[in-house]
Amino acid sequence: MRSDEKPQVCVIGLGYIGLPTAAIIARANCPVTGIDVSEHVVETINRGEIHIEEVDLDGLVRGVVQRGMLKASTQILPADVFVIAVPTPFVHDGNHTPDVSYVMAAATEVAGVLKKGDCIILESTSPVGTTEQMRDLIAGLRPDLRLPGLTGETPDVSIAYCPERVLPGKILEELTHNDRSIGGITPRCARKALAFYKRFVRGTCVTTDAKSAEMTKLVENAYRDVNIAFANELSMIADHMGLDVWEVIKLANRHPRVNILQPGPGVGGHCIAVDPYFIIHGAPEQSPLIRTGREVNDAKMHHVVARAERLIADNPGIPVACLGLAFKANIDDFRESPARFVASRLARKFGAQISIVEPYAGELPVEFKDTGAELVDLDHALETCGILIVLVDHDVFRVVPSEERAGAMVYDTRGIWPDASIEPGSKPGLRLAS
Ligand code: SAJ
Repeated sequence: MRSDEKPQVCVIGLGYIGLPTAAIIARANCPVTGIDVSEHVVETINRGEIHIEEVDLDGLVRGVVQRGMLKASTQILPADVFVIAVPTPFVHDGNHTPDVSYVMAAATEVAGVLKKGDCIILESTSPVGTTEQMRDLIAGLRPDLRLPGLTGETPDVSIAYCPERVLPGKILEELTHNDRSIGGITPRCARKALAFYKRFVRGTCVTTDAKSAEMTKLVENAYRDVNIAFANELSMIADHMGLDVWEVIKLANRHPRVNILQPGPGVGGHCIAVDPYFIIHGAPEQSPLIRTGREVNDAKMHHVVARAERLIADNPGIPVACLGLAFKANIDDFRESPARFVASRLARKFGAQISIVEPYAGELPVEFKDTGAELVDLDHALETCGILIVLVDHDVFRVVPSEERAGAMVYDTRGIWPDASIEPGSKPGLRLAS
């Protein structure tokens, strides 16, 4: 393929990263086939619709499907560039061992259609060494092709690792504008992948080796996890000392070199609460801080459950509203959510005394079944509940004026209502700050 020709691209995995990536590449006028194991996902996309919620993604996908630039399939097809964006969960062994089997399954599929000149790019968050492991697998399956980094000869195909770093809710914007690290198995592989990303990324693309790029992704999320753990630990210390953690953080952050993050009910999602374990698994003896950060953030969830249980038990019969189930503000993603964990534990213990407000949910998740807890709208909760437990900082909660919650006791785990004063043990207007 000449460098001025548009490559035919195959994106494997059409989830939160793969689908937006496929759509953005298609928008850059490269024909894209998106591959997914789910017939439902493939049919939905081929109708020009989407199966996930993400700002502006519906219009983009509709447009590129209508123009014939994006097609979905369950069967892999030959292409010039393969982008692998499949999940990397844990093995179910209780040890947080990374499971790269989806990556290897995708690589096996690619090996079946691979030809000389092709480029394979792994985007899935992966333990260090996975890109080389993928290369070794393909080398075994395709002895007719020269794979990079195995012999001194010029390889027939290129293989690189390029992690995504997008924030849910801003995926399209960040896919285009964020800087990217592109790690080649060899410098030549990195240059080949760089030329591809330059077609649709406006941020700076920096080339490196594959292992450094793999580690960079893990480090970014471990850094955030450890920093959130610091904020969460502070919140538990402040709770113990009877201090308002939000006030302390606000004041400390006025120091020019201090920037403490925000405490919450714990850390959720499938990235920040997961990726640090990929480092811990690779270097268990060398990662006590990262491990402790994970433990602190998990402990915060249990601290919130215990604190809320005490508040409810001390006020028997008062209706309680848990505000939010999502793992963070303004999204409809409830996977690995500390808010969902806390609310379901309270529902199990206090049953019909608990109402759940989640504007992004049509129904309660399965673990609320038979608890007696109900999904209600915000106005109903404000009118009927004497205890409000803020678990997610959705904008719709943030803007509730103080008059509308004046009669209620508030346990604000996100610090969204700074006007409520801390008066432990008093009501109304009680604000437990952590
Ligand atoms: N959180 C806090 N306090 C804070 C910030 C976040 O409690 O001050 C909580 C959130 O409520 C949420 C969790 O942390 O439960 C994670 O939220 P997040 O906004 O920090 O991150 P994610 O999981 O949505 O996206 C992260 C991002 N990584 C970094 O910011 C380093 C994103 O750029 C990555 O692309 C994404 O992980 C990913 O896919 O790896």
